[in-house]
Amino acid sequence: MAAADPAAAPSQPEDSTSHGVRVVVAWLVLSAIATPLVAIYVGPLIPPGNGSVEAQGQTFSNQVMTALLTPVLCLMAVFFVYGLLQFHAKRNEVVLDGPPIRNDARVQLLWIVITTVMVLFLAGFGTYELLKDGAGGGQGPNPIALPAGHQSAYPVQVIAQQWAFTYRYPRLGGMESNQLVLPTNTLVVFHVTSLDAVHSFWAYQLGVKADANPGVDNVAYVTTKGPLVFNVHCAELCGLWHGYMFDNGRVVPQSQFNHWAAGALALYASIKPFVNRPTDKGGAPFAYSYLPQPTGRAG
Ligand SMILES: [Cu+2]
Repeated sequence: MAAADPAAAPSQPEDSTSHGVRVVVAWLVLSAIATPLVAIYVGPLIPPGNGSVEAQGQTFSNQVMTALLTPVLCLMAVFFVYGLLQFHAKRNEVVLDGPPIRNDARVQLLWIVITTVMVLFLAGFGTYELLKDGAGGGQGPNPIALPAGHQSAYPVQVIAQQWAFTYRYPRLGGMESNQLVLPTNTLVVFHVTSLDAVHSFWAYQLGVKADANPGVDNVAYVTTKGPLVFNVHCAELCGLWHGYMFDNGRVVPQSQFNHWAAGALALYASIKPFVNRPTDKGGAPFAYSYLPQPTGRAG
């Protein structure tokens, strides 16, 4: 075999194999096997799990998205492996590149159509999932994604401060507790606020994450399911002890919730009106947001 002469025009390698058909067939077969396996076994492993109706919705979204990206990933893998096996240079062989391909209308059209459809579908799907029930995210003081029966949702206020969360129960006379306890199978509306820096209330297994800003009532809905112990973390860097700003919450049956509420009310009865909000050193009445007065940090 003659060595390539740089002066000679390179000839197109002769190859009658339908590489494109092979790649597409391998891709379709691999995708048909991998996509259902990923949707069924991998998607549900991605957090937050099924701790609440909203968390379940997020897990479903993860299933849909991992199922959609599997064929894309399969195409990359097949293309890469096939290219590596078929087109690598053999020992002592000079490989000439083929002529450049320009302006292949079919490839361009296919590329634009497929990517546009995928992106638009995901945008529509994501918007629908967000609007369906609030999806567990904080929506500010005037939520637009209102779940069915939101008027009768059980309100719980989450008050963040450096470096702890406290919980206030308006239906228990504004009783404030360092424990977050919720009844099972109940639509709960969190009113998330802060006394000082910007924090974020992240009730991980409930699929709830809402910013906590001073002077703002950030509303987030969640529908509890069965009994559950869940983690609460601050998810916004809020100062020196941010990393220690976590606790556990509990979802318990209604009777147990009533029992806990009665006990907490009795425990705190002697220190009514329950709290030492900085707006009023003697205890502020319940409100959906607080501002540190006069301008200093709460403490
Ligand atoms: Cu914080």
